[in-house]
Amino acid sequence: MRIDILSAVPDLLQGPFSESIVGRARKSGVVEVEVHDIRKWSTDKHGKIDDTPFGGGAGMVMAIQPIVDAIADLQSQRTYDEVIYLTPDGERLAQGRVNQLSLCGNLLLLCGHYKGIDQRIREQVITMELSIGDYVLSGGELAAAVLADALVRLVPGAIGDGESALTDSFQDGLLAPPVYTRPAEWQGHPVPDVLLGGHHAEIEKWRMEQALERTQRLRPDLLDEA
Ligand code: 6GU
Repeated sequence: MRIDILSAVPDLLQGPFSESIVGRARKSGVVEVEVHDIRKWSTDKHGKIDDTPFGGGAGMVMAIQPIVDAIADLQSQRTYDEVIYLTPDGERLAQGRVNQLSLCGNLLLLCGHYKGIDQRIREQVITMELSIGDYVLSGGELAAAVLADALVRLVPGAIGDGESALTDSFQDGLLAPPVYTRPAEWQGHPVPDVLLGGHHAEIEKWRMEQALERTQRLRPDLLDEA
């Protein structure tokens, strides 16, 4: 999988993509993640990429030229399965969409800033619009980092223990059961007996019961959906 990200603040994205699972997956060649500065495509002599909104009002609007030229340039090098605009008014991201997108070969992510991008870009070039939740971020960069992280961990080879991504919360529509490690007793608080007994079937049954109980108590909406 390859993910290209267009941003006005590319430095924001260096950290999340250099460490941990995403960092290792990049180093080992399992995924490619490239961050591009939209200013690189600005034809303005000062590298300007925004302009005042028609009709007036506060804030700036990201202009058509740099963004559309950037997307066309990247599209001349590879074919993208989706051109995704990260925006608070997009479809709210959930695991089902992440699973579907993780099967793609090439994705292009566009991070919005200021008051957003000119509506004609959304109508003519963007193929999907995603939000990561009902709150407002200063820009789409952190949302792009969230999406890329959720995607990369599903790509075969990104996670050492191949089973572990499948047992994440939400992957089966349920919250994950609690986990424990040594010591078996800590300040008078023991680990549940069943986990120490070595009966694999009983452990699996307990974990399923715990997952169901936690989901019922903390996120009953997930059970309604399932
Ligand atoms: Cl994708 N962008 C911004 N700016 N804020 C958000 C978001 C995206 N998703 C939730 N809040």
